[in-house]
Amino acid sequence: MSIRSLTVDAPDGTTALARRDAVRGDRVVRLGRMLEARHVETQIRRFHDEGMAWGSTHTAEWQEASAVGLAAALQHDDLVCFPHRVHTLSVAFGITPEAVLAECLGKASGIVGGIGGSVHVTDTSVGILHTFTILGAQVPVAAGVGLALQVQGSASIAVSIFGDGSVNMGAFHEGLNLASIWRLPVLFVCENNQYSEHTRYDRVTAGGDIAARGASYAIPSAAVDGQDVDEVVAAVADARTRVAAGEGPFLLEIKTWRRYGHSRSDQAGYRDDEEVARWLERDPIELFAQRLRSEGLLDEQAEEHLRADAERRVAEAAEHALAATEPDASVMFRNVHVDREEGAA
Ligand SMILES: Cc1ncc(C[n+]2csc(CCOP(=O)(O)OP(=O)(O)O)c2C)c(N)n1
Repeated sequence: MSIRSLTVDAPDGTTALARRDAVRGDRVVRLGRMLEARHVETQIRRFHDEGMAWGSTHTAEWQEASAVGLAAALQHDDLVCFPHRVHTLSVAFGITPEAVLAECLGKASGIVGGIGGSVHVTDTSVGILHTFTILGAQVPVAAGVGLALQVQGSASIAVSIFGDGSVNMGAFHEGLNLASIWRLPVLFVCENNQYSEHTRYDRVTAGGDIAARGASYAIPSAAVDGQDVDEVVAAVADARTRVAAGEGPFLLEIKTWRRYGHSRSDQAGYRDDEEVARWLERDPIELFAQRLRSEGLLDEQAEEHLRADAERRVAEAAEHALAATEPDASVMFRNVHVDREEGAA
């Protein structure tokens, strides 16, 4: 069975794939995309505060360098399993702000036609296979995808992105073990934003760095500063090269932080002021903008334009998403059953 493609074209005719390619090729575009993702998260927060969106939502401010770094360094035909903290990653991988916002509002123009809400994304045109909201589930699934790619002799790799909350679950260990013994082409990426809901990862995770766990399974690993997009790009590109060359799986820990609580009902009172102040200084957007300025790649005027453009695009996307129609109730049954041809086994 082939995977059904749910490609979304941007209103201006730009495909998600073109947006994905743009972020791969240009560092200034990467900054623009990080800004865009930040505004999308702010807008989603607003929708919830104003009672326009239902359910829970998990935003990822301060994790933009991780998301954009991954999108920039992976190939577009790599198959990627996403975690539940999904909006910033989606924008980074090329999904338009309008499609993300419309999905959060349950509109027909959303990424999956308004049936996924804030957490369920699929767009195989840019390699997004599926979002997993059962913690850890994407780890063994990515191993299975890696096995399929290995059997097919494909040049692509499978990528599993998950949070630090997944690494103490059985599925994590099963997935790493299988991938190692079968030398599967899988890149395991832990976006360690320090917290699983209200719990700091080092209170519940033995052995120090999550990256160190690769050694138990003879999987090479690395940890990288997740606030530095250039470092993330270099680390992901290096790991990908090794995996694609047939060296077997790799475990990459991207050390980052989430600006707000776990979900919209969480005020994050479990963090002390010193920690918050220290991380606020490490905004990946401001750090990257500073670097591009110092390298002479961004002057004041260009930066102002980039910032205003990102804000305007997201504001317009929000207007379109609000005005979009709701899907017909029949979409609830789409993709639930596979239609078999008469007489098929
Ligand atoms: C098997 C399972 N247990 C519990 C939950 C509830 N849950 C949803 S998100 C979350 C915390 C996830 O933390 P982490 O993996 O570190 O990702 P983050 O939210 O920090 O991005 C929990 C416990 C779940 N979705 N699945």
